[in-house]
Amino acid sequence: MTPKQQHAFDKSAFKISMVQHLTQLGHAPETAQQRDWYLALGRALAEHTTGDLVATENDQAIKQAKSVNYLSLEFLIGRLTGNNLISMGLYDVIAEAVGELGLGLTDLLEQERDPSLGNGGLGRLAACFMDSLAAQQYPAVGYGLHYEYGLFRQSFDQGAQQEAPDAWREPEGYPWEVVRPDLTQTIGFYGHVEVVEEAGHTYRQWVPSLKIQAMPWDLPIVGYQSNTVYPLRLWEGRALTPFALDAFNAGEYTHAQQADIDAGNLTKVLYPNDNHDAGKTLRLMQQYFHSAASVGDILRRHLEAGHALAALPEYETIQLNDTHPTIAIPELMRVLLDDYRLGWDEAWAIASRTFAYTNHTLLPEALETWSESLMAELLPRHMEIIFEINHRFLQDVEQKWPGDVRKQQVLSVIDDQGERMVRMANLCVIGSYAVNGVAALHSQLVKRDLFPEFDALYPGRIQNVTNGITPRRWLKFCNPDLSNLISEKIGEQWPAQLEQLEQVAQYADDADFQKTFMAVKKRNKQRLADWVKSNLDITLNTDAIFDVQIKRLHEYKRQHLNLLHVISLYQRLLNEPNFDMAPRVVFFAAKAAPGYELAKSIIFAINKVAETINNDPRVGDKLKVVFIPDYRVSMAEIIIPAADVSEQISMAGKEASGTGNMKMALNGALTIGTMDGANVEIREEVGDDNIYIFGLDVDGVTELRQKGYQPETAYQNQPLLKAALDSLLDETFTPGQPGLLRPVFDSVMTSGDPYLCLADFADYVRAHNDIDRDYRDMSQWARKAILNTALVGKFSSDRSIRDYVNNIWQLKAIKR
Ligand code: GPV
Repeated sequence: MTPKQQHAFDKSAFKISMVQHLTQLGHAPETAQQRDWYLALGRALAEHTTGDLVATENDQAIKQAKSVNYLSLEFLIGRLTGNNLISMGLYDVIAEAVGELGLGLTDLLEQERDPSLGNGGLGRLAACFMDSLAAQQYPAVGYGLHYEYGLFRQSFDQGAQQEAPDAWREPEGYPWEVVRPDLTQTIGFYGHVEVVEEAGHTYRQWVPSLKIQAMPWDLPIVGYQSNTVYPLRLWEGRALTPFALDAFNAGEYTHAQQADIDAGNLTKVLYPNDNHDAGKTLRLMQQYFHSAASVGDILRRHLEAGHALAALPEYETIQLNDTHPTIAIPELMRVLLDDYRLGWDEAWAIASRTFAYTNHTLLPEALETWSESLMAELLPRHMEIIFEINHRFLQDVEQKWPGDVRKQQVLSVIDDQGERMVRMANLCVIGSYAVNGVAALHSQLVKRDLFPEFDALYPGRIQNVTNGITPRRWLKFCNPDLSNLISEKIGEQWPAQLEQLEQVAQYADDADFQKTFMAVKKRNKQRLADWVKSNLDITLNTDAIFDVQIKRLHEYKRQHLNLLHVISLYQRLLNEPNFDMAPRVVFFAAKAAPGYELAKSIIFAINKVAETINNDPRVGDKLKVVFIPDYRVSMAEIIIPAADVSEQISMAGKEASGTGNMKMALNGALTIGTMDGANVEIREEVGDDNIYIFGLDVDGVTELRQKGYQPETAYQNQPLLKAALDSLLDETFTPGQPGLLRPVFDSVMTSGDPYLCLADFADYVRAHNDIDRDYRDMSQWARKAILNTALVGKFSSDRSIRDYVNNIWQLKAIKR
């Protein structure tokens, strides 16, 4: 809402509306539970946003302007109610209204289940970007999938990860979503391609043998302090009625029967892999379903607005969030060629000026490839089109590098060494007008190591857009005390203009400000400690350093390096009479992909180590280890404001950007990190004195590998490290059951330590010692923490979006 509309907000009418919604839900105010009231609140609020959603959709100025379509298989939006209240500017007045009904707003907000429609950073980035698009009123639609089950819920059984389904809408439905059956489309699969003749021309036409309906649900993305509401449009797979089976010819009847099963399953569950390509048929079906429904909807909007087909790139741009929606490129070509009957060159001129692609990883196991035979069976016409795109592309390669077979091999969309595979990233680069990495270092490595030949062939196509985070959710909403403190000093514009935080730097040496800042931090630590006490029954000392590593569990992120440090602190506390350290609580939170065995072993090891340390009376409250189960957006909102130290310790060259690093720095935590991803740029902003950098950089990693790396050497030469590792093999952490933690030992010893944990251990310990020393000087620490908050304004996702707008999308803001 605009400030003027907020002013006119009718509180008593809203209370009546809440009670009406409560009644419709079948409850009376006298007997309703908190959850019933939360649903009534959500529905009453959604009335307002739905009105603005429809009005934004019908806004003539927006229809005549260029839009971005953000295509992503994941949107990790987190709870919407609190965030939307902030955006609508109604947080305080609704808190009053709810209070007058005898309820507490924060209690009601706790009733909402997180829509966990994403795995980690990639999905969360998409959510931050939608928030920033709406806040700055750059016309946008988000397109995703309406998974029935989001990312699994995690619990621990004697330290081992257990997974349970996340039925996030059950049983009453999600109050913020609006179903749009009128926008339903039919999506085909399998079948064959026919040649049709008309007026002396031949055309190709795909005849699918399986059809599934795509029905969209819209979630409102509410612009901060504006009445702009963009849709996050999520497609749900639904079986066609059995009558449609008549249309299938007898030969394809088995596929048709398959239909019922597949249609019902298609959008049932989010694939729980992060940075890993599992290559399952159902996943490719999800990808095509998402792409085809989205492309269809984009074309519908474009044509309904009265624009010519050929003008598509002037009105619509399609951003591909990693390669997951790549199949949208051949899908648009298919529609233009076969349905609208454009010539190849005409169609390609449109498609190749419409798509742009963001790369989020260099990890080889995450670079998607699909078997050519699977693709040809599931999407026969698309496979033909991919061959044609590749054929024409290889002619360009031949022009540029005549006779260079090696270049042809690495650049081809088809990898023909072994089973023939379609390389989705190559298709993306060829079919897009812009490609970007997500942090300066990452984009450099994309050019230097991943796509050097493409960079030579298409100079300037590969760019950088450094990631960002929305300051609304990740400061204003999750850290109200710090937000108020900042607003007292520099005014209230900063959530929309994060660069203004720089003005906070002038208070970094002010003793009073330092005290207040640290008092806020302490209250946030208390809030987290209370959560830990009531949920995990562990008592924490809020004077301790809160040392936090929260992210997906992955070897490259090196939670096991952190674990080795924790073990060595424990051993020194027990074995070195003169060893002193500031009290510490080391927090972990992470989900492991259910099929990722080593990741699960690392979680198990952390839990076992935590159990031992936390129950060892010799340790007292000098050291505690807390693994918070079921990490999710709403949990991050409690942990991040409480962090003193932010662990960003991936092996250099592996973390494309990271965004948790930005969130914690913004909330006044100091980073301990490698020269990787956006850590490099955080250091540039906050300065060397206010960050703890350690370990090998990208060149150091390369050199060590060239010399020949032997983890054994570090093990033999560093007694602290050796003792920590050996404790994984005996009974220290698994009484009566030696060897249970061997997989973690083996991963860094017998398997060659692929992510160089042992090589970086000594310097990591050194950096932690520096932290221990600095934390004891509270005034110096406060100064550093304040400067982190003050100097990370660059990492607002508003800035990221402006970079996309200016350097790639070329959009104009439409103020409503
Ligand atoms: I590819 N990322 C992710 O969360 N899941 C994926 O499947 C892939 C990438 C992440 C990167 O790992 C982070 O470094 C990055 O900050 C994030 O994407 C957003 O760009």
